[in-house]
Amino acid sequence: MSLIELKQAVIEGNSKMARALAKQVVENPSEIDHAIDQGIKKALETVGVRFAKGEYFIPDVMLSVLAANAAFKIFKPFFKRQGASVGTVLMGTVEGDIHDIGKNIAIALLQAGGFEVVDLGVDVPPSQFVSKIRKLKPQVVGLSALLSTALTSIERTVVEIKEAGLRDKVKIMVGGSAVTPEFAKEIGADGYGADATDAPKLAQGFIK
Ligand code: B12
Repeated sequence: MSLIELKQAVIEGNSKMARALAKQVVENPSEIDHAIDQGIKKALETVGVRFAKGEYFIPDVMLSVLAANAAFKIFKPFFKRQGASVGTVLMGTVEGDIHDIGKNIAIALLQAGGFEVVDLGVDVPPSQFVSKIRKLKPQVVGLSALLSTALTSIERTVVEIKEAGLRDKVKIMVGGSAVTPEFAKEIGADGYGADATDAPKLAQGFIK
């Protein structure tokens, strides 16, 4: 199976084809990471370019998202945690932003790395991060944002965690295409991830 076909199925928003091709990929599980990177991620980059150029509209993007999710659903069981949890990570897309595909990939990789992950979903207000940190006492918090306008939400979330007196209780990692290493530094995050594969690496580094 060529990953170009999976990429094409996602670009075309063909969920049935994406699912069928993903099933072929999992016959050789070592190919899954590559399929996510070259199939799903690359396809969504193309979709993003077409959207920016006005060639794709929201319904087209949604069909591609459905196809990407259909493939990812087939891959997800292969990321299940084996053995005891090495730590807890609280993840969410910050307030004002509903993009979650990258966050979900980061979560799958954290789980594969042995972490218990609590997913707060999308459009998560700072107060919800704060109350969940109090309740669940995670070692790590992961914040995701794809919209430039959501950067202020990341900043506010970090500030509210600080104001709640919880900043020294958790390590904060940030990611998503809107985030830069400079921004991460500026707001005092403990780590920045350019890619989902950075999420387990950062989390492991924090809990050493
Ligand atoms: C799919 C998509 C949508 C879908 C989202 C569906 C969903 N369930 O996620 C829908 C159609 C709903 C959507 C809506 C909108 N979108 Co949109 N969307 C995209 C698109 C095409 C793909 C995003 C994606 O999934 N990429 C693939 C994933 C795998 O990449 P990723 O999220 O960056 O994640 C990777 C890393 O960043 C990292 N990562 C992510 N999070 C984290 C967290 C941590 C802790 C770590 C370590 C790593 C990490 O790991 C991932 C894998 O490596 C992008 C274009 C693009 N090229 O990105 C536009 C894009 C993000 N959208 C955009 C816009 C403007 C919008 C809308 C405002 C459009 C509108 N006019 O309504 C709305 C916003 C709604 C809202 N309030 O959030 C702009 C954002 C511009 C900007 N910089 O602000 C983009 C860039 C398109 C463009 N070129 O203009 N969108």
